[in-house]
Amino acid sequence: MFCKLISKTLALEKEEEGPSVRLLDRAGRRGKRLLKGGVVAAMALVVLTACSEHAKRGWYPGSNETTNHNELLTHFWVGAWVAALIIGVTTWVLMLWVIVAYRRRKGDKGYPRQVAYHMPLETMFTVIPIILVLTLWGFTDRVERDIGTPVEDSPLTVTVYGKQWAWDFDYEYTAEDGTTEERHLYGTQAQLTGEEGTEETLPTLYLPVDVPVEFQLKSRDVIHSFWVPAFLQKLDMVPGQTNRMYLTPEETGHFQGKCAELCGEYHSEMLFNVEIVEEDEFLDEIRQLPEGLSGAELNRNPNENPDGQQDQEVPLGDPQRIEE
Ligand SMILES: [Cu+2]
Repeated sequence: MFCKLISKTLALEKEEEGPSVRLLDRAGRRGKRLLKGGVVAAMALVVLTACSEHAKRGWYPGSNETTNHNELLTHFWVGAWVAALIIGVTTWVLMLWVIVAYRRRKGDKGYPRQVAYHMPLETMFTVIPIILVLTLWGFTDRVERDIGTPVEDSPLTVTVYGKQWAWDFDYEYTAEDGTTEERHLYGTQAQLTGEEGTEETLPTLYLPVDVPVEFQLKSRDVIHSFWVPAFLQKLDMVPGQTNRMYLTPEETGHFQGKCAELCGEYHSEMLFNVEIVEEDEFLDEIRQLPEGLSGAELNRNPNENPDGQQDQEVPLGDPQRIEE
């Protein structure tokens, strides 16, 4: 469509400016050569990068099987890049073509012919971006709805508390035989000394493979963000609010987790391990943890923590305190 419109404009110029017809023809031929070169280069890029398995997944961590959402998220990511590359390369080639083909030549005088208020062109420049943005929005919305759909009967709920600068995990699990477990882990901050072995000291989140899990994400103090890069999802943890994430791990393995929201001095040491294991091993591991849930008692903000508020000598904002 774009080329048609440009050709029409050129045809107009040819009619109106007879002497420059040959010049424009030459420019057109060069432009076509440039366009062909650009398309070949773009195709070569796509073919070359398709060689590696890692590249096929857009250099995403994990694999398509790590969770039940990974395949969809990976397709969306790669699809968005392919669309962006096609649009980007087309735009760059057209820009280069115009820059080269219609450059100022020896003997040219004054301004070139101005084509402002060219209605078909103006309409195209408005309509195409709107279609692109709406298409991207449509796909994004569909994927977000898909991965955000609550799992109604999830046997495992893990409440994750972000805190400066570690993690607490509360497990509520109903096994297949109907027995329930409520366990908790108070995580401590990583000490990054540069020595090997730090990873073993990090708090570890255990998850059973092929069991849908509901994460309830909370914070004890400031805003954190729960992020296991291999799960391709992250969500903020906001004090006084519960955000939820639903997924099913589909392959066993060891993964890394971290905080993805700058939350203070030791944000970079706010790390944890994720172990996806068979259900038996999961039960063995969580049964070694203290019984019960950690709950909100350790929350720093007294307004979010009634028990903590009683411990304060003077309630926050008490005017009598200021008078004394
Ligand atoms: Cu944090």
